[in-house]
Amino acid sequence: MKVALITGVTGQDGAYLAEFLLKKGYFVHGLKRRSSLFNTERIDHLYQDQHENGVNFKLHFGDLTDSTNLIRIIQEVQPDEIYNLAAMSHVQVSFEMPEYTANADGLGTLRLLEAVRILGLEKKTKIYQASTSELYGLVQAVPQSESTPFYPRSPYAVAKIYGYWITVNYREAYGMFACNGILFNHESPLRGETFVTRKITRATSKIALGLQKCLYLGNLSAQRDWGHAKDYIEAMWLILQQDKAEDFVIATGVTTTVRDFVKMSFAELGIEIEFSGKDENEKGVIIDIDQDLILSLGLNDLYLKPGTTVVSVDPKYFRPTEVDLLLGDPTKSKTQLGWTPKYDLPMLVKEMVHADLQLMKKDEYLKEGGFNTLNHFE
Ligand code: NDP
Ligand code: GDR
Repeated sequence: MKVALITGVTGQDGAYLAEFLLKKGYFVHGLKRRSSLFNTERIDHLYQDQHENGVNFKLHFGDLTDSTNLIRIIQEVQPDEIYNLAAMSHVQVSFEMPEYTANADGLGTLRLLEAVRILGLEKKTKIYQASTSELYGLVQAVPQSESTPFYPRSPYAVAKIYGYWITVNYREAYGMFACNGILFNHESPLRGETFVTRKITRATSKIALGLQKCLYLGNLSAQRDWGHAKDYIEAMWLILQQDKAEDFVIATGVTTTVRDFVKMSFAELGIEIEFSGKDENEKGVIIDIDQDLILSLGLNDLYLKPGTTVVSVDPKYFRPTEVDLLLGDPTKSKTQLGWTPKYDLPMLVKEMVHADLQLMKKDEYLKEGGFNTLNHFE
């Protein structure tokens, strides 16, 4: 039985990867942070009572900022594969917490690699490092491939560039099977609520149900190459199954603006919107409503009227330095890994919007029953 250790197991990718590896017959160990509230919602369906026989999923308390903890867990677990997914992964938040981001995302990667070396596991343990298209930052060339130069534009990206190069260095210096997956944005119904896609799909559902009036966003012109997390975690695994350790770009090869993602999400609920105005004054206004679709989705059309502004720009979401355009070239992963995504953007939008609609209907039901369902994130 192969043994995997996933850092960041409670995150979007960690949850999908844990499920995927369990299905492949792995024993999966996950590193989770201690928190004052439960933080295992994404993996609760995988929970196993440790007193039962046949356990193959186990969680360990840990943190990428704690070397001794990492050394002890890796010694205990003796993993064949480590997937380093743990990170302070929010670009905008990294401007507010640059030092912590550098510590967790940059030095955290070093701590893991060094733990493997200290324990003499260089030849046994393969390591996947969650690198990112944010490394490309200020556009040097499009589409971006494994040979495109990096130009990071946030404390997050600068921390991740350290993670990228220290992984390459440990591969070259110590012959470790350590690889970077340079993954472009990937989303899902499990995506954190403050990333733009999930913020949009939650808000469109809430607006359609009359639970929210307007969606406030930052840069609507940013372009991203969005894929589905389920496809991307499969690529992570494939990268570690190769004969030779190498780095791979994982992307769809299609880019879309935030503005178009918003339009697609509203359209999924029968609401057609049009944008007008520029920069801080840009607005998204309802121009048409598909009543039949609205009713078939069990939505109350009372709240929705053509002419209503449902999207506005709030400059507080603008970043000090922005990444304007990401478009990946997945040629190497397609030819060498045989990786092809099963989802395209319309499928992703559909899945996310309908998952959030179900969640928001639950909220609406609770609200009608007198329960407080307020949550304070933006
Ligand atoms: P999430 O933010 O959903 O998950 C991050 C995980 O890291 C969570 O489990 C979080 O724990 C954990 N974590 C954060 N800080 C620490 C720490 N100091 N020590 C231990 N664990 C920590 O991210 P995703 O699942 O979306 O992304 C996974 C990885 O891939 C990240 O490294 C991200 O930077 C990178 N990446 C993501 C892309 C994407 O589009 N999703 C694209 C390219 C790269 P908790 O649940 O307690 O907060
Ligand atoms: P990103 O994802 O920064 O690409 O990093 P995010 O969804 O946060 O932003 C994408 C683009 O949308 C613009 N934007 C907004 N973003 C947020 N979060 N909230 C808003 O209100 C808003 N309005 C416009 C942003 O300016 C940006 O241009 C994600 C993370 O998962 C990283 O960890 C990962 O490495 C990269 O993707 C690849």
